[in-house]
Amino acid sequence: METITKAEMKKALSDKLRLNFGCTVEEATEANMMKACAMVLRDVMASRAIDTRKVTKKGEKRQVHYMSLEFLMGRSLMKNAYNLDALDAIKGALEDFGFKSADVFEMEPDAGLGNGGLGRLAACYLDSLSTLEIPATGYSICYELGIFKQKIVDGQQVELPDDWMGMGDAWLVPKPEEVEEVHFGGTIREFWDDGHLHVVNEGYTRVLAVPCDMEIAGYDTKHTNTLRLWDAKSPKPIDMDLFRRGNYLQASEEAAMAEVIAKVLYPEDNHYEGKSLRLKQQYFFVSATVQSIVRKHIQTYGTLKNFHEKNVIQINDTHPALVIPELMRILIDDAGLDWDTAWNITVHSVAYTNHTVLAEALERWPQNLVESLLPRIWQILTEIARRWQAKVENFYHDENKVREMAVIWDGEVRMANLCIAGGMKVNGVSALHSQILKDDVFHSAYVMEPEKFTNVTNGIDHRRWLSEINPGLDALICELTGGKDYLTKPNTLEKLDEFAGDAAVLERLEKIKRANKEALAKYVKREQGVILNPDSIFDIQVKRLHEYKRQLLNAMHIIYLYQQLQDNPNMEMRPHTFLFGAKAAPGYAVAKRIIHLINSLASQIAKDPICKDKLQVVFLENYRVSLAERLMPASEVSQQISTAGKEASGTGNMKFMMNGALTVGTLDGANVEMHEVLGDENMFLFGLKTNEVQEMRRNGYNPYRLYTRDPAIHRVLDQMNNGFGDGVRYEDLHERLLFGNGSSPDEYMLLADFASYCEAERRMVDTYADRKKWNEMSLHNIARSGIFAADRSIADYCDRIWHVPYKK
Ligand code: 26W
Repeated sequence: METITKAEMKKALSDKLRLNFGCTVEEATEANMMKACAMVLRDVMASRAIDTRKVTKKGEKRQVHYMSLEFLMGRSLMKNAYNLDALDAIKGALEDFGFKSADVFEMEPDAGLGNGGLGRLAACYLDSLSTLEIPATGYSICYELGIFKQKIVDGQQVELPDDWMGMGDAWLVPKPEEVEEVHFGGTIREFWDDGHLHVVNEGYTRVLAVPCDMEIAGYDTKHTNTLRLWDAKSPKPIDMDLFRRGNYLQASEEAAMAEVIAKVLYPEDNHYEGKSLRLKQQYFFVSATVQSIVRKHIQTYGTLKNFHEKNVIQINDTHPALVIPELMRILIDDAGLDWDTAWNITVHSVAYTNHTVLAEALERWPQNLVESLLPRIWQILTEIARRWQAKVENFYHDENKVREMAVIWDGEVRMANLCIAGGMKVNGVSALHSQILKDDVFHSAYVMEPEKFTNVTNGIDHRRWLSEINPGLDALICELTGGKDYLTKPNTLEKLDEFAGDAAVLERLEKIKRANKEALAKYVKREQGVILNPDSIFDIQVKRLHEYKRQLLNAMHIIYLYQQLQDNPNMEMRPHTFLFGAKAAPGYAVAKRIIHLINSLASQIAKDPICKDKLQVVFLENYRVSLAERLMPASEVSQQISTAGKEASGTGNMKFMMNGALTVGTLDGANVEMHEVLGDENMFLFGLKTNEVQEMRRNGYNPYRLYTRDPAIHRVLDQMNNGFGDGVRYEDLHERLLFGNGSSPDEYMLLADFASYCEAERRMVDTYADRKKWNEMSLHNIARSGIFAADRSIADYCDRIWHVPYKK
């Protein structure tokens, strides 16, 4: 592949500045420069994307459509420069122009179009889809406001709007000529004509969906795919028409609805709320996407009969589930196919990935909402539900199964059951999670259609999460494994295992980590004014705040250590820094209280002289992709401590492992597969296993008994009750751990795992003292992390679900 030279880059940048910003290199601000860099790379990718589309169309290749309400892209400048092999040219050009390239990169805001794991996964997968040369398109909504910005004020989370456009939209190319129109509400009229029943929707409200495309370059290839983000616009010229005809209400309704649909990303993670605007977003997104896929298919093939042979639609959780009735609607109402033909095409086109087993996260839309907002979709759903129910009855002859598996029941549309009925495959995101789906959550469907269920363990973009963000480690890996092979063949990392006995290599590994810790300390000082001690253990838990992820268990252990120090202020102790980063859903009161507690604890410890050079707790504000990119290279301990059976996979765990951190964790999600390759000796496992959690729940979990019998637990909980010297008491959290939510004891069983957790942390700290041992374990973690590359996950999707070829 050709490299863009520095001279060419300088020319392209100064041209861009002149033509698009009307300024010279000397006059340009860092922001101008960032945008100019983006636009130069965007041009390269736009032209490559055209070539990619030509090849795909000519070869009549099956296309992958990845639909997700979230793509947590983060920054793109470094990523795109890296994949286009233009990173050195850009850095060189910027330095020649008198800019600091790091400062220019820092101008780019994160594209925070996602909440957490599910959204970041989608972003990582886009990179692999291009790199593996798969003809693919991602689809989502072009939210004006991404995930909120978090400020911590007096220890508490405050949400600010994330107005990322303006600086962040440099990558987007609007395609107004490819607009689609989406219809809401109205009434349905049926009539016979030519011996056919016709169904028409009348009196609907229209919203225009305008594509804003972001090109996605692959690594070591010219293959370039597209992420299509739909923006909502009101059909302005036409609404004047309505207005003139006296349809005032409808005219203003169209403008109002359009404006609000693409306004903001819903910040709830793993918690369903039946908001009508959210349903509007989902249908807007689904309808625009299906129309656009169908339009292009017809342009190429002139028929929809082979739609399923040439397209596969992967849906990221149930959020785009309406794709099933929407595709049916288009096949039947617009293309005139009969139900069975349409159904056969649909079932062979759509595949569903489940990302959570939490009951409160499963989407169930109220019937009246669907019926009034989407009358035609509702009709189709009732027919899908009727036929599925007949199939279940015929298989089970059991009304309990009929109720459990129903698509529509008790006035609700159950989206997961819709996806099982209308999809060709259902996959979980780790071996354990997929097993739980088969054994438990979707057991009855599994018995009826076992071949539908499969697993694809999650993966991360290792080029971003290792090579790009940790250049020191990248250089060492290239040197030891003989070049850059590992970037396209992640299992090449295994070669590192051979150096486990090489003292010089282990020392270099430690030096790299040390330098990364210093860089993080510098950043935290600058951003938050907090001084970190790079000689201390960097022990990190970063992820969304949720009770099942058990940030509170981590905090309890810290309280326990602090109490030991209070008993014995002269206690010898290796300096230990606990770092937290987490956003709480704005409406999730308990999660916000946990953030407050961590901050109360942090400030108490910071104030107390007995903790000096021993214990520090820092809550890092506004955890996001670009912050994770600074944390992972500096991490030594990775906290993955969810209640077994609750975390579908986790992907942060993989980022830590790849950067050489050691995991303190439960056997949950992908930790299980980490353990398979690492063994007990290379991680710090603790806690109940999934089956033990279930058994304890069955036998009656009794936290109060643990509280009365274990003096450490007793004392920690009492401290929570009394608070941490800032006058704030945490009786509510104390109460919750002992008595749960009032009706059932603590779902997440923190007290049951507390002793075992403390013991694992102790083992970890003891091991840390043996530097050689620790570095050796760290090396094994990096060496065996290749299975968690997104390239591997995408290859699995190709083999097990999509049946499309990919670059090997
Ligand atoms: C409807 C509200 C809502 C919003 C988001 C419900 C559920 C979600 C997501 C499915 C939550 C999520 O991000 N799940 C995470 O997905 C990751 C990628 O597969 C997994 O690694 C995490 O374990 C899982 O919690």
